[in-house]
Amino acid sequence: MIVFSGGTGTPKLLRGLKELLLPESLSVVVNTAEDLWISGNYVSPDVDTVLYTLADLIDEKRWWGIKGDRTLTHDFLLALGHQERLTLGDKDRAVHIFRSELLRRGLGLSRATEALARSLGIEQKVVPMSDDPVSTFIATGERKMHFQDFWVGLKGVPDILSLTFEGIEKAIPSQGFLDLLEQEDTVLLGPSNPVTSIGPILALPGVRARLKGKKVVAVSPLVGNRPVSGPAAKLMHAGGVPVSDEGVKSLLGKVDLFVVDKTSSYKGECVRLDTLMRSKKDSLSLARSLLELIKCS
Ligand code: GDP
Ligand code: FO1
Repeated sequence: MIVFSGGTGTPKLLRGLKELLLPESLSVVVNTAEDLWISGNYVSPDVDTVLYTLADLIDEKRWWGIKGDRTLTHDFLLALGHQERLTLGDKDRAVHIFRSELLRRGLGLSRATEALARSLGIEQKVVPMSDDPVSTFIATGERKMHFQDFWVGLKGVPDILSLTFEGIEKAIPSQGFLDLLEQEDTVLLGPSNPVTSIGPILALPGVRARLKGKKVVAVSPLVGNRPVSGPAAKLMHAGGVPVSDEGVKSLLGKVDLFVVDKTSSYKGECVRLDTLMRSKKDSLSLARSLLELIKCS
């Protein structure tokens, strides 16, 4: 099975799936449209969250960074007068340095991610959606800025006029992604932001066409008809899409099995489950129900 992932909702589900599936039966394709260079190193927030989740290193309070990490380097840089756009943990930064050294030696993001996964003892395939640069930019009334400057720098407060995935027209899916699409019959669109996380993966040339022959299962990121966290509601609203499971479905497109939360007011064909994952137990329980459904459908 291939799972399409962002950096919070789907990793929560992966925490359960990884306990129930053999590593060779679980491959993750990850959004890279929120990546950016910080202090000379390449930060790939969603890829890192997936890697840390599969390696049991993720900080489960924030769903980014490594649990127990410290910020000595970030803090001292600040004391020296050097500001960083994101607060980077020391171990997290070590991961960025490892990756960036490989990129500087000419390896692509896929090969660098493969090397990182191996070093972290991860057996599942973790594949960046593309080796080409794609960057999410948000235009507010004031200016156009990188997604991270909007979400972290401005705390997601300004109204959004438009959103663009810069580089998406020239980007192609990574070879690892294309190989998985050749090999696997089932694709799970995880409960991630349908605009900024699943959106860029589906927007890569040829991806939607290649999903036509597959069983596509999607888990909605809405609980109680609202996102559990993050800017999905604001982004959907800005894109003229209703903040509802109808809206999620319209963004995702072809879905053969649509899983919504039991609290959803969705009117179409769907399966209702308890999709809120507050603990590992919740993740396991949702993962188990999904695997059962996929087997039977
Ligand atoms: P990002 O890369 O950090 O934006 O993370 P994702 O796109 O992977 O995840 C953000 C989305 O996950 C939000 O729209 C949330 O509503 C959704 N989400 C977070 N936790 C849960 C949960 O426990 N259950 C469900 N169904 N969705 C969740
Ligand atoms: N999110 C924040 O709100 N504040 C931060 O300082 C921050 C730092 C950070 C560092 C590494 C990383 O991989 C993610 C980080 N995030 C931080 C999360 C990130 O901004 C977004 O939530 C994701 O990119 C959304 O996919």
